[in-house]
Amino acid sequence: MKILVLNGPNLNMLGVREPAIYGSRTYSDLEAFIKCAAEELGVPVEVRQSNHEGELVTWIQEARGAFDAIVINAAAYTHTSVAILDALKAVALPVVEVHLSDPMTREPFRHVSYVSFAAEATFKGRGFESYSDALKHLAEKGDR
Ligand code: CA2
Repeated sequence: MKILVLNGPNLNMLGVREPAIYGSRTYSDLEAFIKCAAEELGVPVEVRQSNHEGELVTWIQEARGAFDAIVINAAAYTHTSVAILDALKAVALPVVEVHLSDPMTREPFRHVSYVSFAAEATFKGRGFESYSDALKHLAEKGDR
């Protein structure tokens, strides 16, 4: 099982601002954390980040045939992007949604997730551990 981990806009700013919400670790710390968690679980991962909706859509489309599942933190696009939802549905791979924070406990505009309509599970509010929870979910499923 090979997993594509996608991160959306502004996540490259981790550690630079808003440490009270997102913590003080950086985006490269997050990438290292995801790769380490994946290695422990024995699942190959590729981790990418983009600030561009269309690039994320293209990567989702290209995942067909190249990856077995997608873990996605679409960041602000979670709450706005029908294009990302449509791509996730079109690619027909297992999708797991992740968030560092819990958007449901924040501003009302974060309470809707378009991504969740394509996701089989959501892990949120656990900081970096939301990603390892998502990888564990997929690895355990793959064992069956
Ligand atoms: O909690 C999450 O993981 C989010 O997906 C993060 C998004 C936010 O729009 C979602 O509602 C919840 C924001 C990512 C931007 O992260 C920043 C990090 C540091 C400084 C500024 C933004």
